[in-house]
Amino acid sequence: MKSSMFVDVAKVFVQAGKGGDGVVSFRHEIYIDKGGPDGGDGGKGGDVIFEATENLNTLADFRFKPEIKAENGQNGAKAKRRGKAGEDKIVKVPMGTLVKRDNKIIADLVKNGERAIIARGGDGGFGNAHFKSSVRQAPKIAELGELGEMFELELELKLIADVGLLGFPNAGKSTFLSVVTNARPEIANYEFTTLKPNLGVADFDNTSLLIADIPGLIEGASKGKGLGDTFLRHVERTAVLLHLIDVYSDDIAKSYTTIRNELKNYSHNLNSRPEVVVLTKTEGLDNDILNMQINELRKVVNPKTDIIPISSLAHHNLKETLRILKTKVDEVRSKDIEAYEEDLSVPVISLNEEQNSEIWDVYKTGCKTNESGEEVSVFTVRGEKIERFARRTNFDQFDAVNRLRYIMKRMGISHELVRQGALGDSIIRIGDSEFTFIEQ
Ligand SMILES: Nc1nc2c(ncn2[C@@H]2O[C@H](COP(=O)(O)OP(=O)(O)OP(=O)(O)O)[C@@H](O)[C@H]2O)c(=O)[nH]1
Ligand SMILES: [Mg+2]
Repeated sequence: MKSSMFVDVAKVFVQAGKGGDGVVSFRHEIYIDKGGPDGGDGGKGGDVIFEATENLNTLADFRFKPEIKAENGQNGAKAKRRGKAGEDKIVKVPMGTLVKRDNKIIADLVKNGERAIIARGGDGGFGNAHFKSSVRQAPKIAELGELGEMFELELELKLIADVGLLGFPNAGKSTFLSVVTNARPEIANYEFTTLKPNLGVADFDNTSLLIADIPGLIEGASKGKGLGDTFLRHVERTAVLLHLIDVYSDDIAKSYTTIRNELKNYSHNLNSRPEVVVLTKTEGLDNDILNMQINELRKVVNPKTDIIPISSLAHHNLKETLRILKTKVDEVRSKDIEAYEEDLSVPVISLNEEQNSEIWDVYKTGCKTNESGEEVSVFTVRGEKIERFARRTNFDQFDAVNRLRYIMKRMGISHELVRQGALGDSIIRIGDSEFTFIEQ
């Protein structure tokens, strides 16, 4: 991966497949005068499904394909043949991708292989074979397929890297990144060389770590000094922190505690993140001085935290550091997954899908001049189930519209319309469709 910058949000437009239309058709048999209805149903439209994969680390790909579409279902055919269902569209996203619609999280893909249906394909419409009854031997109605869901999404990748590098300016963070990963950040012997975060992948022992290098932090960073808070945001969901301290620091304990304080002030989350401490630039340093520095540091560092002297220049202790980091990253990730599974077991009380979709609402929305030049009232009907029926109604077919009126009656909507003063020629509006309350 060649990456010099975080790509952690992307906007995409998803469109699930439309359901195929049902058809009107009658059997043709030589000895039967008028064959029965045999129009088949439309096939279901394909879903748009997201799948988390460990093979992606960024959302960069979505910049080049911001529109994602699943296949439409095919129309029904005679002899009750159902149209072929549209194929689902499976889209790979990095593990840790949050999927948001209108600022609401609709999916959080954590584990490798985990899937979520993001946009549902429309159902196929019924063919006329479904509408036969004792009083209606030759139904001339068939439903249209439903549209697939379509909307804009925002993807957010918070779990950006496995390891976040922290430390004062000039501590040697970018140098470390450039030696252990494929990244080529700018390096120089002055402070604030790095101005924006860098990412790199360290390959070793048949495994890898994604490492994020951020600009140096200073006292007050958590409050925004030197843009510190934006940089801290970048390491907020890294699994493990690698704290780099220049072994030549005058007050090595203070170098450490200053950065720790900024973490604490920034968020509890970041403060409790597992960490590894390395002393940088130690090649050629007298052992006594090195040990003295380590002892000073020990006074303020948690006894369980590793303190490792390294040299990026002399390639000293780099692999050892990566191995320790990897062990810690794996621990954190497996805990993340356990916590996530616990989350899922929390019971949620809500209306079931059936109850929810039955809810409807009627209100008078104004007046309008109809085709005969008369002033008539307009009523709007809203509700998931009735809107779904309306979308599936072919308004060119009298029988189909009458069926919709019948469904309104059964759901109690017609009664409410009369109560609110609807007359036979009142216009009823459901979704994008309009029709008269009673057939004119
Ligand atoms: N002798 C020696 N010098 C090093 C080592 N690692 C880094 N340096 C030097 O330290 C200086 C700063 O290195 P950088 O990697 O740019 O430091 P940084 O922490 O990224 O600095 P900012 O981006 O300003 O926060 C450079 O001159 C490096 O050559 C090392 O292992 N040994
Ligand atoms: Mg740097």
